[in-house]
Amino acid sequence: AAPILLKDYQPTPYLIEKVDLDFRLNPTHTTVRSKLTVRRREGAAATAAIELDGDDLKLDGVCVDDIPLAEEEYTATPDRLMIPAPAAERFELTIDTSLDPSKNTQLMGLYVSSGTFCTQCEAEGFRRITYFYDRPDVLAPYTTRMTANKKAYPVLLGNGNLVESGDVTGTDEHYAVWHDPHPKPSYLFALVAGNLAHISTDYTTSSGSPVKLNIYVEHGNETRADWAMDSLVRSMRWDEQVFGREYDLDVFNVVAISDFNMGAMENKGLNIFNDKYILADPDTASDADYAGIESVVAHEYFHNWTGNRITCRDWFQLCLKEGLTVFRDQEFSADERSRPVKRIADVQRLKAAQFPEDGGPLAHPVRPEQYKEINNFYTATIYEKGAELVRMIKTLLGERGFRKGMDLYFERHDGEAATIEDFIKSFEDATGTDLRHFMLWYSQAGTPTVTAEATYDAQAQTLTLTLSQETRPTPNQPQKKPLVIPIRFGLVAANGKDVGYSKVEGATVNADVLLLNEAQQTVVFHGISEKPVPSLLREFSAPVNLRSNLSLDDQLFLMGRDSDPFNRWQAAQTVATRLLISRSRGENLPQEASFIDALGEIAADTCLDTAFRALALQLPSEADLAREIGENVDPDAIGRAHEDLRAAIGQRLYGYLRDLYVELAPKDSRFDPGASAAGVRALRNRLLGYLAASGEAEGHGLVKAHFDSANNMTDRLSALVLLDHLNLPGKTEALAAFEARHKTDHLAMDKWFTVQATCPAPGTLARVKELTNHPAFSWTNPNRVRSVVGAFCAGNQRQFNAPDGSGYDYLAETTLQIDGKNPQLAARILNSFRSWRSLEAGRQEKAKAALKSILDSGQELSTDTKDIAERCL
Ligand code: HT7
Ligand code: ZN
Repeated sequence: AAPILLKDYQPTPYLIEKVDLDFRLNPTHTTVRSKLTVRRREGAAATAAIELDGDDLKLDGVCVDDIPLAEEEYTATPDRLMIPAPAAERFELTIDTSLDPSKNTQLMGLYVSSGTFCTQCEAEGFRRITYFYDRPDVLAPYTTRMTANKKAYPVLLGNGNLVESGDVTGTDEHYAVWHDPHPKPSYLFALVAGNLAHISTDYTTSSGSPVKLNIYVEHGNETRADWAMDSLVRSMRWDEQVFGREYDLDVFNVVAISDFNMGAMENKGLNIFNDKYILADPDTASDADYAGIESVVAHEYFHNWTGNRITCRDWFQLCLKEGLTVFRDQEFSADERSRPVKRIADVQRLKAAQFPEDGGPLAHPVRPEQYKEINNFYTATIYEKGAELVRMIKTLLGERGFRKGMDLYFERHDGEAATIEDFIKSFEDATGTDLRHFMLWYSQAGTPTVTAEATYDAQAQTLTLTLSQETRPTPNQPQKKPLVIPIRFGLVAANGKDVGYSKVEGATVNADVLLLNEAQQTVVFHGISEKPVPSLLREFSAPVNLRSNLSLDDQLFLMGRDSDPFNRWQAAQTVATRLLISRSRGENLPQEASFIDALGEIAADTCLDTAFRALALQLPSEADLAREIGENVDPDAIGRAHEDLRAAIGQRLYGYLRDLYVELAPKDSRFDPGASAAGVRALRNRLLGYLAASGEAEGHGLVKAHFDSANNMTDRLSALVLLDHLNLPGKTEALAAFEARHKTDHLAMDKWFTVQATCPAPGTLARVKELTNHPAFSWTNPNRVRSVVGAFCAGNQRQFNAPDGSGYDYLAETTLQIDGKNPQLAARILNSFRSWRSLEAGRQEKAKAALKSILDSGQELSTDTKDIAERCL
């Protein structure tokens, strides 16, 4: 199929002024009557056809102004409804369709999850319900009427406010009518009908409007929604305080669903969530889950303004809502928790997910210019790099300028479908800044590498920074231009303080932000009386790879002394990366002992946030190292180096870390999900990891004891990973105990699956295959598939990349198996092939053959899977 192009954008010839939907819900036979008030757009030809999107639809009838159309007056296929030349300028179009939600395994459109009717319409799911202009620039108010069996589906929810409900006399059915006055695109439509329990809270907006907040879950799970509700209330308050944005309906409903392709969906007034991002209690959810729930609940809520009130003109503008909303949720979590710790976690995620995407065959700009399958563009580039671009705008304009720009954006575009140009123009007009050069970040793919060389001249008292930038070619973009790169920096003196300078030449510097906007720049700082160590890219002020001529000793200095916590962490990562890469080449660097001692100092430094200490003690992952090496990668050599360095740290610091581990033991058995208690657990579990890696029998015993005495999932899971991955005594019993304890809880069992699927030992692939026959596993539930197959392919560097190609073959077979039922899920797991070209030759050959086998299988492939397989090759 030909790709869809950004440059081909055209508005529709007709507008939809009003949408009235009537659903008669039945799991195998649901009927939908859609009444659309249609008006020809000013300037459109009177002869213009109305062409509506469909996907796998069964049409039961079409009327114009209540008069059925004769067959020759329209054409209809499952994918399209066309009325060649509607006679009137304004008319009412009634479309009847019927569906079988029970057979909807794609989880797009209307489907049934554990007996509950629910919808997923982004990006193009509404067309699986009825024919419509299923594109984000067609906005209308919606009224939704639902009728269903009252006993089976006592809860009926729609977008907006409830306007009417009651029993259908003489039947066992009841109905509800919901009205959403805010014009919205079809992708934000939703309904839910089911037998659900709920928790409620009353919220009052800052201007005094009352809002009822409800979270719907399966019966028995009510108390597990408390943290999500707490997070929702805090998000609503934060958006009022930080962005001046209030909620705008009488009710805000959230529903947790167990079969869901992504994390959650921001449907207007009716957010639908993967239950993984709602349900939490100490026994089944880890601290990472609590943090994830907080950020996803916030993210979906924040979409109410950035996505819903102002939506996207077309799907090329997806980052307009997603990048901005990720930025907003990151800021929220940073304010609620520790800002540096949150920044480190966000950068870890960016580097783990987006950098490899940007450096491989799936690279695309933050605003792509073409796509074949929009579902494949819900990527780390659109979300995470998109958020980094918003962050850079804030860095360039400062806090006040950024807020002024955001205010103007909300004021100008409320109720509209906007573009990136509209967004950028709001900042330009609000602050008088020219951001034309910055726009390149939206159109140019690839991660720039910034190289920095510092030389100090004691006599002249100058520090010269020679900076250059380069971005490698990416698909369809062989030539790259220099970008505007804000580099936050400090020049660190021996006492750890930043030195001042009298003047700077060669670059614009605003406060502590230097602008690199050419391919090469030489920047001279004058009046520097002692040789400083430059700390560059503080807070990770731009999404780039930084290479500098700082020695390992300089990096060790920054690791211990930099006033920017992010760069302290980054320096530790840089040193560890160099040590690990050297080890993977059979070489031990002399700085290893100093590095380990520096880790010990951070571990015990009570002036630092405990969560920060836990992060600083974490070595770069095997995947991080593979990315840093970049070519001819041997995952086994990396894995061995990683194991060896962990053992060396455990051995050198054993007694010290053990004492600290004991000292940090909780004083009582109460569980506190808050950030500071979670930080202590994170640090203690990190220490336990090194004690386990040391090879000391006592350390091994501590791991089993940690598992046995755990009163929360974080501790139990951390110990289980160590027992399983290091094959420690007690592993089998612990796996069995975990399974027995959690066998009826799907979300906890997902963790049990993932632990085993990510075990680096040989034999894991066979175990993965066995796990897919476990009673708790299901091929139709995306969370289950991700926890076994996804975890193995994306989270097990050594076994997925086994030199015999067995991991690649397994992914190819599995993709084909899933593709027929759920193409989105199949395409997503197939993404694990995205870095195959950076592997050593033998593995490359095997990966390429596996990818080819998908295209040559003879099976009819979805556009989703075909698109990823073709682009990977
Ligand atoms: N905006 C939502 C995206 C989403 C989605 C996209 C494709 C298929 C299924 C999906 N479920 C949710 C989620 C978000 O970013 O907030
Ligand atoms: Zn989003």
